Amino acid sequence: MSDKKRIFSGVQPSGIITLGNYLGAIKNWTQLQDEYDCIYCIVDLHTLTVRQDPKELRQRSLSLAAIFLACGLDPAKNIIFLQSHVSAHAELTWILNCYTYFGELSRMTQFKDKSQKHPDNVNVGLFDYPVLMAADILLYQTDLVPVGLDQKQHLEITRDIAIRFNNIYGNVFKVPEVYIPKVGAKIMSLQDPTSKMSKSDENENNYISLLDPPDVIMRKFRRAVTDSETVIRYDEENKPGISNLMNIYSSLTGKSFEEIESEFAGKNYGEFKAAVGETTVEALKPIQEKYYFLMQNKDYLQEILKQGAENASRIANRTLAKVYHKVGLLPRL
Ligand code: AQP
Repeated sequence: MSDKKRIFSGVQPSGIITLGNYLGAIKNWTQLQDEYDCIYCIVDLHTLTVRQDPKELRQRSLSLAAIFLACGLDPAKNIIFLQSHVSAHAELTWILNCYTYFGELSRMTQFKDKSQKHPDNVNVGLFDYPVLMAADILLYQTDLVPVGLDQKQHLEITRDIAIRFNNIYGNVFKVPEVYIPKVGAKIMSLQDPTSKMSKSDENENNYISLLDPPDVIMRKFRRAVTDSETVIRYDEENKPGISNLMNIYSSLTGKSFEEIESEFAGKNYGEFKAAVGETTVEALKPIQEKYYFLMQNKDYLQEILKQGAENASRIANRTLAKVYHKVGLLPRL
């Protein structure tokens, strides 16, 4: 690899990715691929923290690889791989568990949210999710992690773990910085704009899936919850629905909130929703076409994942060997 700075990020194959995942993370990844050494991971081990159908999970993992490419990630420029194909992720997690405190993991909002959503399955993996994420990032001596706002807290704990480990053993891990986009960092649910858009949401009207056909996209936006006013104005607190739609429109068009407000001055919510819908349909059209083309060639996708795992393993195993040595594990002859 070159002396460019390194990026690592991942997405869970826990559903078909949403417009939130795209605008918060993947769209930015495509803009960073020339400037940085990029490693993008399909974090399948993370999805096991919530019950999955095994057959569907396998299918979704391959499908996510196709979505990465369809969104514009070039496999010649980026390492694209499945987390479970590189065993160092699970191995480093165990070591880092021993340097992470129960108290700090208990404060993670994602753990609290998901424990509430799945009260019958508050498993240890769900609690340990941020440590696996720390291992993902630290294995690659990552400089920068482009994620949506919801992952900021997990990035902070990753930095804390790295600093704590380095304080004991010297400079083992690079301490990563977080990269959060200015717009699109947190896309909210269409029916409940006070909670984030999530791909595993039970109500499909809450999210736009990257593979939704045009009529479904238009319908979901038409039904999006707004407010009783009629003016299109950015005000997250009092107008969360309209502000969310403005955020989506701004991310897709590059227009500022002021420009959007004057573009839709005197227009009604129906007209604005139709414009957001049409813009989304147009943005997703080339992605969907490429996705369906790629899914006809699964061998090609498997080959990319194989290559990706080999390249990722080489980097990850170097870090893991260093960690094993530092903590005092006797190497195998
Ligand atoms: N609503 C969102 N707005 C902006 N960015 C978002 N991300 C997720 N939701 C939004 C960003 O997408 C990347 C991949 O997320 P993930 O799959 O690792 O897990 P997540 O954050 O838990 O995403 P979901 O869609 O909510 O998944 P489920 O439903 O399985 O929990 C991350 O960079 C994330 O910040």
